[in-house]
Amino acid sequence: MESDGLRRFIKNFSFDQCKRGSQGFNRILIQLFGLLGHGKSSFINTCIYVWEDGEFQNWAKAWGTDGGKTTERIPYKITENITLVDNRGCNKLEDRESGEIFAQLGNLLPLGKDVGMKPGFDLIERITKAEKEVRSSDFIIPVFVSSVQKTNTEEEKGTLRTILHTAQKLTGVFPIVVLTYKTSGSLTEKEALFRDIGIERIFSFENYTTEDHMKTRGKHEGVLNFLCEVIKEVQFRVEHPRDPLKEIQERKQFVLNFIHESAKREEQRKLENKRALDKALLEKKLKQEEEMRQRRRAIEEREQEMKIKRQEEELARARELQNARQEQELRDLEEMLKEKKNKKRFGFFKAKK
Ligand SMILES: Nc1nc2c(ncn2[C@@H]2O[C@H](COP(=O)(O)OP(=O)(O)OP(=O)(O)O)[C@@H](O)[C@H]2O)c(=O)[nH]1
Ligand SMILES: [Mg+2]
Repeated sequence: MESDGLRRFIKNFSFDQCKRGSQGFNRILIQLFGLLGHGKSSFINTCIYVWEDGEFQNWAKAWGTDGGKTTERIPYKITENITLVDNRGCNKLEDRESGEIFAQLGNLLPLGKDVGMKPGFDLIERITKAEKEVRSSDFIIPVFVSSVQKTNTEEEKGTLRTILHTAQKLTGVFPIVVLTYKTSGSLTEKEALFRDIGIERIFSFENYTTEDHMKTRGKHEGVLNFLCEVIKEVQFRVEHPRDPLKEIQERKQFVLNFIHESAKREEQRKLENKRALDKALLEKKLKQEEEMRQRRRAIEEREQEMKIKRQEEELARARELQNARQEQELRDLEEMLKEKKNKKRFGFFKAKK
């Protein structure tokens, strides 16, 4: 399809014109999620720039001198029936933050309000409070935004797989992946990573930014194709009977269960950490005691050796003394004998005279 055709297709989409009618839906919510700074807000800027085809603005406040880090769920209306949502990014791909991601993805937290980031009970409270504000008539399309510039550790890859599969269970749609910073790393490696996880639709972009927003046909068509793909996915999904009210309740239950399960996992983790710490402390204490015992034994052995050595020396001295005494006695005896002999000789001469 040519650009004009794509634009018409996007502009004309409405749920009323779907095979089964609206079934209670009236808006596609393209929900962007992903790690901090991977280009979610910039992708929104890119989409608006392409769609409006006017002057570039930093509508979604991508990082820069005039704004930064998205902390609210902010909706950006593209057409009457399509809205992009800039969700709050998460610091790390980890269990603790996942509850928050899924509450946003499940459209259970209000739009246009700071979403906070405290896990556990605070989140449950916020979901409960938001019940009246969230709309069941939104059809959610999850879109995971990831920068080609950033590489992932093996552990992160595992968590990524879990998060994307859970997002599918929650929304009923396998997330579409948008790769940003297309020319700042290995695009093929990043694509392979997501294909390996099971992602079917991957789009890659060099986002339009405040610094570089020279229009290119490739980027323009890329964005239009992305929006068309979202619409086709929705059309495919609503070919079957749907019940938006029931679905939002199910999503809520799913997220509450997830929070509960992840709180349990967190408790378990803490318990295991404590056990490991206690074990390490005990092992250290036992090692120290063993070292003390060995040191004491070495001292005792050394003392024993010294004692034996002292005794041997004393014995040797006593023996030497005794030998000296015996030699002296012998010498005295010899002396005496010599004297006696001399006396006898002189006595004999005297008698002769
Ligand atoms: N070169 C280039 N820069 C990009 C691209 N995407 C985003 N940036 C820049 O990366 C920085 C972060 O982008 P943001 O769009 O603010 O990221 P974010 O995901 O919205 O961040 P949080 O709101 O904190 O989660 C900004 O300075 C953007 O200009 C891209 O595709 N190419
Ligand atoms: Mg942002």
